[in-house]
Amino acid sequence: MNDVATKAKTKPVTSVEKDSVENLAIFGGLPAFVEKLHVGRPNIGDRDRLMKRIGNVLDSRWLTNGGPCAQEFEHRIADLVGVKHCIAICNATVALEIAIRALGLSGEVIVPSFTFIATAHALQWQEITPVFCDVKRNDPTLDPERVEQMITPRTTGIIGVHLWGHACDVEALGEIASRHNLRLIFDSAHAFGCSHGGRMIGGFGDAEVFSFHATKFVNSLEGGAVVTNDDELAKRTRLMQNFGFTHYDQTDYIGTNGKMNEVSAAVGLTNLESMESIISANYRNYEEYSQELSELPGVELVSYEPTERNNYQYVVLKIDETKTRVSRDHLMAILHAENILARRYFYPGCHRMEPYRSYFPHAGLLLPETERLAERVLSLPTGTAIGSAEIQTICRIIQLAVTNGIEVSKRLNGDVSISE
Ligand code: T4K
Repeated sequence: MNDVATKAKTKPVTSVEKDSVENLAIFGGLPAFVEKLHVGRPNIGDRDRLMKRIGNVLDSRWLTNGGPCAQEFEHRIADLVGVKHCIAICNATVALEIAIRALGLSGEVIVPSFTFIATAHALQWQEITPVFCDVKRNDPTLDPERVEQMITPRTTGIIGVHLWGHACDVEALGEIASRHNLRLIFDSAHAFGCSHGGRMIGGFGDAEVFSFHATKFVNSLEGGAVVTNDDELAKRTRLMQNFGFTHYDQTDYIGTNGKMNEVSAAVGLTNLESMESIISANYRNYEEYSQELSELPGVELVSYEPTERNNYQYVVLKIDETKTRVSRDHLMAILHAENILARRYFYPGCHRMEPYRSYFPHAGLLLPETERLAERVLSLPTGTAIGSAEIQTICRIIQLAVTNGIEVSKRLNGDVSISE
């Protein structure tokens, strides 16, 4: 097996010991890493098996339009998740757009603002108004109580996001949706391979949407899927991702081109075979970060529910500046200078990005938890591209910055430039 998931590569590390503030690259020291360490570095499965699959695709001259690899990918996902139907789509954004359309949503749909912009864009793209709802205090998912307060006569649906793989309160949202006759979709872009109440995510609500983008722990280069137990919805979704064609020269609905091509499906299938070893690598990384940072005041690692299945694909810190005395943004700038490209997923919240900022200039008033969270979070590199050596160095730098928080902040003086 030529499976990278089992052999994390160690990046070249400069010989400089990060034992004093003076050694931090932001103050002129050498960067800790020669190469940039990315959040979302793709995991790559067994190359020999992948090349064989791609060879077969080329030999068969069947490259897309529901070919055998896409069909096999769909079956594998439906089996893994325990749903009746999986429709592979070219990416999760288009999958969301199609699910929204196939479910007949219109008017207003309630979504969290604390998500990747694609969740909101998938609605606005179809001239449906995303109504931004707050998340819970210590949980990055929709607050059902707030959801209920935001329902109007124009509301047709709710989209919950299982952010960083943490399941929404699917029971409460399901109950609200059925009481108000609303459709319920979950954006499960981060939650493939995760469970809620012992049941795999994918089978909740009317439909769920996965992402298999390069940065997801199982990738198909670009890719997504709609999963559902609803036969009629599955049929409409499948037709809509192929222009609405029901027969040669005949369409029954409006459709688009959302098809997954065969090379993407071949990559997806191959990476699925490494899924468990990728999760193990993610788990090892998460545990190591957790141990190294556990004693650091003001630095909290967002934890995973140990009784559920988790993919551990996001390692997220919450920074409490009143304790660290160094802000999240200063910490990010310090890490970037060391070539550790930590990310503020999902700062600043959709409501503070265009076009939504202009459409709803006062949305923030109803989103205190979203704004609080967006100011604190920092995602760190993980996945099979890094291992213990990198994590030790990353944690040493965070420890150095936080234990010298006041001095570091004074020196940075609020004027930070972030390089990518
Ligand atoms: N819903 C939610 C909740 C989502 O998070 C997403 C996507 C979607 C829906 C839509 O799914 P897709 O339509 O993409 O299937 C990245 C990903 O592009 C995006 O898929 C993901 N969420 C989001 C959380 O992260 P950016 O804008 O941060 O991407 P970018 O180019 O800055 O890349 C992220 C990091 O990964 C960088 O540090 C570079 C590194 N990278 C990236 C690629 C593509 C690599 O090392 N190699 C690569 O090939 O959005």
